[in-house]
This record gives sequence, C-alpha cells and structure tokens, in this order.
Amino acid sequence: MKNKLLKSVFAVALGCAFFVSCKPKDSSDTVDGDAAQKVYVAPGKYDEFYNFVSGGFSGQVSVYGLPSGRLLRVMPVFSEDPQSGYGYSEETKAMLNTSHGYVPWDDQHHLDLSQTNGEVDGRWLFANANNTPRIARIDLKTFKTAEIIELPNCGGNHSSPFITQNTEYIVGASRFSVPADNDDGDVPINTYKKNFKGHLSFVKVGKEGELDLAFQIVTPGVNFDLSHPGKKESHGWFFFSCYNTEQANTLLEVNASKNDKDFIMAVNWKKAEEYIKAGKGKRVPANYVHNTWDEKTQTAKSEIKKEVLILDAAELKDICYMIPCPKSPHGCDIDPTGEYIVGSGKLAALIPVFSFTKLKNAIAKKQFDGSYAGIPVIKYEAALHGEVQKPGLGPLHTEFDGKGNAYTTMFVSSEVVKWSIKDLKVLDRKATYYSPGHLMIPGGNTEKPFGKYMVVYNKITKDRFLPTGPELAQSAQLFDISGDKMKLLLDYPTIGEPHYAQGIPADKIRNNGQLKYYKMADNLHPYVARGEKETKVVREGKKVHVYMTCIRSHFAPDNIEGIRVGDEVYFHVTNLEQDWDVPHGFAIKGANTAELLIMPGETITLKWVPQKKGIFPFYCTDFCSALHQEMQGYVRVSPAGSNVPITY
Ligand code: K7E
Ligand code: RUQ
Ligand code: CUA
Repeated sequence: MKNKLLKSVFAVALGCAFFVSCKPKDSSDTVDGDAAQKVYVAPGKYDEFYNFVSGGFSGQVSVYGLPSGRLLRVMPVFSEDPQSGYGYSEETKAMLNTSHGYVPWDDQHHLDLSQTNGEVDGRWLFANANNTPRIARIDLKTFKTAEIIELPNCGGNHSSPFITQNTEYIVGASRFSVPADNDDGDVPINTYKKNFKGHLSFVKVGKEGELDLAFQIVTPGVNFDLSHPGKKESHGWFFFSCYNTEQANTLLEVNASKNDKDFIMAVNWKKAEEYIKAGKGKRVPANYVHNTWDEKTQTAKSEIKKEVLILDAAELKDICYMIPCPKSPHGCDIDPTGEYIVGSGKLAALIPVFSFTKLKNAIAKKQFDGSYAGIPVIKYEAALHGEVQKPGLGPLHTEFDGKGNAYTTMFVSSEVVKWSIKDLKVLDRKATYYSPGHLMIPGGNTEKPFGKYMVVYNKITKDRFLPTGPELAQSAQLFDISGDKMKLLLDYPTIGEPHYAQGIPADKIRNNGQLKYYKMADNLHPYVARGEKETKVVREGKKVHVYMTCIRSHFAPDNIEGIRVGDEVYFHVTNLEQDWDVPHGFAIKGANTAELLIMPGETITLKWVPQKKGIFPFYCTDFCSALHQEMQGYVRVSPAGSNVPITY
C-alpha cells in the first residue's frame, strides 16, 4: 500500500503519466441546473466577496470577485509591472531592494488578511515571497504594496505570512535551511547536519501596519512547510509543519521520505516573549532590507538592518515541541475553535487531527518520546484526537466552514473531501480538475468563516479550457458549500500559479475608508507641480529635472529642447485630475524604462538616459478623453557637447 502510494506520488513528479492513472472517473459530471444563476452577477452589480489570489511564480497578487469569478485587478507586489510602472518608476524601485540588490521577481505562495478578534477586518493583505525571503503588506485602502521586509538567516520563506488573531505577529519560516548569515559564507554542503539551521521569524505588526522583525527562533535544519496560529484557547501558540526531518541535503525525493513520521512543531510564542523580556535572547549580526512606502512623498525608502534577536529552540526547553505527523506533512491548519490541529502528510493515506487540550496535558505530564535535536517529541497518541481514514490520496490543505466541517484537497486523487471534525467521518467528496493545491473559504482559516462558497485552486487544466499552446492556464473552481453536499458552480482561469488565497465580504473593504483619489494638498513629493504654473525644466549638471503636469488632454510642458545625449533626465509627472479613475500614462519613444501610469493627485518619475540625438515623441498611454490621441509632445535631444539651451 505504502509502495503504491509512493509510486503514484512519483508519477506526479514524472508528469503526464499521472493523467492516465489519476484522472477522476466522474469527470463527465456536469454542474447542477441552477449553477449559472448562482454565479450570475448582473451588469452594474457588485460581487459579494473580494477574493485575493496568490500569483505563484508571477510574483503578483490578483483580485477576483466572487461568485462571478471576474478578474478585477492584478496588484504588483514582488515583480515589476509594466502596466503601472511598479519597479520602473523612481518612486517604486526601492520596493524591490534586498540584501542581494534589486530583485525584480519572486515566487508568491500565500496570502493572509489582517484580523481583529479572530475575524478578517479588511485593513491589510500580507503576501510571502518564497525565493528571496520576504513579506509584503498591501494596503487595502489603496490596493498598493506599502511595505516589504526581508527575512535574514533564511532560504525559501514558504511557511508565511500567517497571522495571529489580532494581527500581533506574522510569521515566516525557512523552507531551505542554510548556514546563518553571520557565518563566514564558506561552509561545505556536506556539513549540512552540523551547520545548516532552520529559522522561524516573528514579525511584529504595528498600529499602522508597520512591520518589524521582533525575533527569530533557531531550530534544527529541517524544512518548514506551512503553519497556522492557534485561536482562542490555543492563542499564543503557532504550529509549523516540517518535513525532511532526515536532514537530507541531496535527492530529497528519496532521502527526505524515509522517516515514517515527520513533525508538526508547536511553538509557544507567548513563552518566547517572556524569555525575551527576561533577557534570554541573543542579538546577532544579520543583513536584511526593509522597504517602506511613504504616503506623503509617494516614494519608497530602503533601510538596511544589521541585527536580529535570536532564541534557541533547543536551549530553551519549553518553547518548542515536536508532534509526530505521518509522512512529510504539508498543510497545517487549525479549526475555528482553536482546539484541532490538522496535519496533511503528502504521502499519507490518512489525515491526523491533534487536540490542543491533549497536547497541553501531554506537555504537563511529560508524555515524551525522547527528543529531536534537543526538542522534546510528544507521544503521537498522547496528542492525537483521531485520524480521518481513507480521505483520498495526497492530502494537502484544509479549510473550515465554521459549522464543524473541514474540507481537504487531495492532490493525487484530484478531489476535495468534506469531513466532520468531531467524529472524523468523510461526509462528501467531489472531483476537481485537476490536482488541487490550496482551497479557500472566505475567513476559512480564522475564527469566523463565511461558509457559503469554497474555491479550489488547481495545478492542471488539461481539457477544461480552449487550449492555448503547450501552456494551459491554471484554474479555480467555485463550489457552493451551503448545503450538505458540495456543488460545483464555476471554473475560471487564474494569473500565474495560484497557491493560497483569501476571501472577505466586500463591504468590509469598501467601508474601511478606502481612498478614491490622492488630494493634491497631501502630495509632498519633492518634485510635485501643483498646477501648470509650477511646471519647469531645470538642469543640474548632467541631471535634468522636468516638472511636468498632465490633465485632459495635454502635458505641460510638451515641447522640450536642450536635452543632450547621456543626460539623466527625470520626468516628474503630476496628474492634476480631481476625479477618481482618470489616470494618464506617460511613455517616450525608445526609453528602456517602460511607461508610467499616474493616478489623480500622484507624482511619478520616469528616468531616461537618451542614447542618441533626435526628436523623441512622448504620449499618454491610457485612453483618457475624446482628445486622448492629441495628448502628446516632443523632446529634442542634441549631441553630448551641444550648446542648445533648455527651452520648454
Ligand atoms: Cu501547497 Cu507553496 Cu501553499 Cu502551493 S503550497 S499548493
Ligand atoms: S485607439 S480606444 Cu489606439 Cu482607437 Cu484605442
Ligand atoms: Cu491622458 Cu490619454
């Protein structure tokens, strides 16, 4: 049985062989008759929920409406975005700085919404970056990335950015253990077991959402995969799944699947806070970058941090405990009551559910099974509430509906399974198309789920949409979960690879004081032109600053001469419109810095270093009025040594 299971998992790795064996038998199943009605949002009407979806290797986050599945927006977070100029404009470039320099891309897996008293509150959305370990905060008043913090001592921040019930902390964790940053940088890989360490990061969230890396816990060199915070009774704890407890550093496919059980690490972060107060933490050198967006000057700033506070999990015997969990656990989900901890072993044929009450008793009674690298291991049975038997193959992620039910995706058998938390009985199963990763119920990882819809995010869509060449879209599938049985309503494609997602009733965001446009009076950009009278062109040596405005339907100035080859020209373009949703674009022929999109009240800067002489037209790229096609101008570029004076 175990062998069979392993084989099918390896077949996934081998690609298409898997379709032949694992395509669900009931794929001819069509949706019920009233499905169309249930997802139909009439023209001019709004959706009921916002749905934020991770963009995977696109590095961005997309916003959908539910139940319509309409794509509303793609928000640039970790990747450059030609549409908005994010990463290209002088104001936003610093957002993508890291200790490795400018990194214009990342692999974005998980999202979590800020919470108040265990409920989503619509203030901020947080996103992790898996490649260069980072956490971003998106301000849901503006739908803009407001902050990005890098995590030191860490490879692959996968188990992130999960949030405690009052948004006290966001966590990060290393998927790839690495030697600590203050190592001398020359460590042989075959000393993995001795020198490679895991790090759990606890990032404090301030009143205005500002992020601060409060402390890290150093652990043995396992791979952390996913995590979730405790709730209610278990508030104060965080639970992290870990695999590769074999601590293999090569051919993990085989070498990290040897142990029958890996672990869920239970971390008592309140206790960790006490130790820090008592002075038990150690400040060690580190190197990471913290980028913030200043709303007043509308400009990003980078700050380099040089130190981090570290606690050692093995040294402080009572902040971390290992709960054995079958076969390379992936998802680690806590039910809305905070009592049940669900582990999902990718290679397991059951789902273990642990009880927080039992865990606490086991700790009090020291029901340990020895220790793992200095960390106490709880006896499996002592913490176990029970096992869901035969749920399907390849359990990955679980969400909750707030009515006592859990829903788990089965990657290998391509289905979603509903089960009862209390008696661990499977209640319903539906095929998904195909190979689901995460699933999402709005509020489904909080104390208050909105258990009406569930979306399952699939890795593969072979035969579901019109083919688009060798690469097909990934997809989302919307289910109605208001009844006893799950009901498929809709399929729709997603941007990039969708991993985790978040959902929230639309009103919670629409009522959060959302910004409609920036008031000119609040614009403290150093190069703002608050009206056409303030426009000018100023040469400072090789630098030329153009204070430019745009309003329907012209730029001021629109004829500029006296620019020379090799000059650094900065076009600071202010949008003078006072109505929302009237952006102007700005692009120059041949400029290798993409375009700008300037929203009303904003000033955005495009840097251009002309490489040859000539006349260069510029124009507005966003159709803004009946005279949009007239919204244009010229720059004359003269040879490097020329005496043509600046005129405009
Ligand atoms: Cu399961 Cu990166 Cu959350 Cu994707 S991980 S599916
Ligand atoms: S122009 S509306 Cu290029 Cu017809 Cu676009
Ligand atoms: Cu401004 Cu088109």
